[in-house]
Amino acid sequence: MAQQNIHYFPGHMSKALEKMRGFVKSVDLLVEVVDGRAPLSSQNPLLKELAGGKPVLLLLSKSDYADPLVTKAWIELFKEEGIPAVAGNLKKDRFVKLLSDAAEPLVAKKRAKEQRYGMIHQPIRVMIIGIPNVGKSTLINNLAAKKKAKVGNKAGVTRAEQWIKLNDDFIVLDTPGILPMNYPDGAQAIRLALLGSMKEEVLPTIDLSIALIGYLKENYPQSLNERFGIEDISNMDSGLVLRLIAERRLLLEGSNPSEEKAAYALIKEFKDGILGSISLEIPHA
Ligand SMILES: Nc1nc2c(ncn2[C@@H]2O[C@H](COP(=O)(O)OP(=O)(O)OP(=O)(O)O)[C@@H](O)[C@H]2O)c(=O)[nH]1
Ligand SMILES: [Mg+2]
Repeated sequence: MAQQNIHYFPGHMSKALEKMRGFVKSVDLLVEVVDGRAPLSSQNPLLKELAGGKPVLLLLSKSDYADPLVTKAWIELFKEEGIPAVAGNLKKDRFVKLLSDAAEPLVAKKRAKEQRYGMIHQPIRVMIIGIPNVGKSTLINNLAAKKKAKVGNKAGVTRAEQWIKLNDDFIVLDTPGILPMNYPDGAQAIRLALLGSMKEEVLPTIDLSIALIGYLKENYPQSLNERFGIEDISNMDSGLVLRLIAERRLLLEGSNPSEEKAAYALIKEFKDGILGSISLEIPHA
């Protein structure tokens, strides 16, 4: 994807980070939710420092939107690197067993300690973290098996931390998404904008769509066939792709095909996962 220097300075982020540090001290386990379509770009690079040695489970969300073979390759790679990671569809798969399995050793340790000192039974405290829009609140609702947290397909839906008691063993903390202060890597910023983790206004829609088309040309050349009837885009000019989308959908500006409207439609369909199973990041690529 095109290189561009993107600076993103949401003023409240450093304050949010300070607050996170306070919460991390009081939890037993962190679950970092990343978007399965770009699990590296959607990781928070500040997490290692933030976690301060606490165990972290990596959860790749939106596996229903991602390329299944690519997701499999990611999980294998994380395993090789000794990072506990799982992938799934947070709106469908049940994650409560997975969480209790992952936390089993922690639970056993905590219970043994409580018994030794005659302490009262305390639930394991799990903190859900991740950049905006990756599915943190959806995970909370999944674990609670009911709607406890507000969700929405845009960045910044959760505004404040919220503790949710799942059962006698678990209490989970939902947190607002935080993004690092700036992204020197333009390609990463483009991925985050396409995933809805970074406010779209950060990049012009046309630029974003051209970057997406460039990536699809190389990796998923047939991906516009079903929705837009454009068969193989591998050797097509990106501007032409936009014009064809505009023509097929009758997206006009006056009486001319509107590239701007076509760009918007393409990005929306990608974001909503209806273009098909597409990963934006491929291991070792
Ligand atoms: N298809 C699909 N959609 C998902 C999945 N997980 C989350 N979503 C959707 O992604 C969007 C964002 O989910 P949220 O749970 O609000 O994300 P969040 O991380 O809490 O976002 P912030 O609170 O803004 O930081 C919503 O539209 C969810 O329905 C998944 O595994 N598959
Ligand atoms: Mg949320």
